Amino acid sequence: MTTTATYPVEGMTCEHCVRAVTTELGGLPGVQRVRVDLATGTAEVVSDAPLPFDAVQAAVDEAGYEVKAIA
Ligand code: 9UX
Repeated sequence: MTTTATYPVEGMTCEHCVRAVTTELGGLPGVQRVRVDLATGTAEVVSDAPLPFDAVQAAVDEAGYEVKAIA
């Protein structure tokens, strides 16, 4: 059983941004897969269980970007 959630990520403008966000989100406990879309400014995260939103926000903040709310 997995959970998929999509988050809007603000501030990403190049593939290096995408890489940074992907790496940080991928390091969260239980995360199985991360797919960041630069064109739409979203991050799709597949995880074992629903992720605490504050943990997702913290990870994206750590990468240098911002999650506003769940899309
Ligand atoms: Mo690319 Mo993103 O040079 O903050 S890493 S714009």
